[in-house]
Amino acid sequence: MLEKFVMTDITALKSELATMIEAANDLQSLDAARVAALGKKGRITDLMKTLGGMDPETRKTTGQALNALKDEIAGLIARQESALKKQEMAGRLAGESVDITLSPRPEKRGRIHPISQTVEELTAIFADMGFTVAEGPDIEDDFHNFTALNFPPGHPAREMQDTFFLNSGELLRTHTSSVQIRHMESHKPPHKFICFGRTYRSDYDMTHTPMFHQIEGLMIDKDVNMGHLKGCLLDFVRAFFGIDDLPLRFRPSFFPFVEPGAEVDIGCSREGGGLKIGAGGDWLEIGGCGIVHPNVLKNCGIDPNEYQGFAFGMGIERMAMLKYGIPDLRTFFEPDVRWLDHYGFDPLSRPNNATGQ
Ligand code: FA5
Repeated sequence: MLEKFVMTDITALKSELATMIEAANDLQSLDAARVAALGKKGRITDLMKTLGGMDPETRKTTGQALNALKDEIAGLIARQESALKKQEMAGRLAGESVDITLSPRPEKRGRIHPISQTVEELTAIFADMGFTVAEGPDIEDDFHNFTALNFPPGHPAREMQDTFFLNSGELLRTHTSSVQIRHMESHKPPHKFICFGRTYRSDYDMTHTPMFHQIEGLMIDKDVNMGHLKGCLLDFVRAFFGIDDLPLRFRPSFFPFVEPGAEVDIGCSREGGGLKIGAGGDWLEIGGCGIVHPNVLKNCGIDPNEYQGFAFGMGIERMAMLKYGIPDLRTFFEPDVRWLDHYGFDPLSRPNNATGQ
């Protein structure tokens, strides 16, 4: 009789406890259910205590049944616990997710660095003239930075650019002219591209930094001449500075990889101590250019009797300083958020002078 009573009791208790565990909808109430079932004063523990008063046979069967109940209830608790933890994690993830489609908060908006902005502007102008964009590595070898560009070994022109040499025998490119060589080696003429990139020289003052950016241009075809070069740069500076009558002049100069070579000056005025870009009787240098030297073409496997063309190179920081009135080149690379707030650009606005309507 007693045995029958206890077994009925166990079955009822099992369903009662199972309902309580399933009803626990957070970890706290699940713990309360665990204590109520398996704790020191829990329902199963209470029943275990009655085993001592039973005859050996009943004790054996009831003991086994109670142990099985204990295991089953512990299993149910563990399952519910893992379900609740998963649910809690899903809730947290949903609560912490970021909606990247939301519009930016104007008071928190970042600014585009003047170098990035200027590169965008230069790309837009030269793309309109039909130039594509090429790339090359910052770490170069002597051949691409010097030898192929007609700097003979030991030639003093190598000292014109204060080169950073690496222990590996390589160097940090001193100009983007190395990209001319890389591109001509791997593509067939005609060529018409620009290239942007970081360049490195051991230099540091108000108008020089050890790392700066250059834009390089190269156009090679069967009948490209100095007139095309001047027309191209004249159109470019007028579009870039937004001044329709901006004067441009070539001043004879020497670069081993061009012949003839020239420095490029634009008109300005320095009246009253300030610098104003435009027709004003004075001149300001912005870069170098010339007709590609026949030796450079030969070094890249191009027949100089069949092809000729022009190259130019300019400093991007210098262009940005002139256009946006930034007085010290070194400030471009100081991580000063106030500087960027002042000289930076709205990320949602189009680059100036992008002529693509
Ligand atoms: C050159 O680097 C030539 N490769 C340019 C060239 C290309 C000539 C193709 C002919 C044909 P240069 O050393 O003058 O030339 O440098 C070009 C421009 O880079 C300079 O006019 C200046 O604007 C900028 N520049 C040079 N050194 C620095 C520096 N340390 N910091 C910032 N800008 C610099």
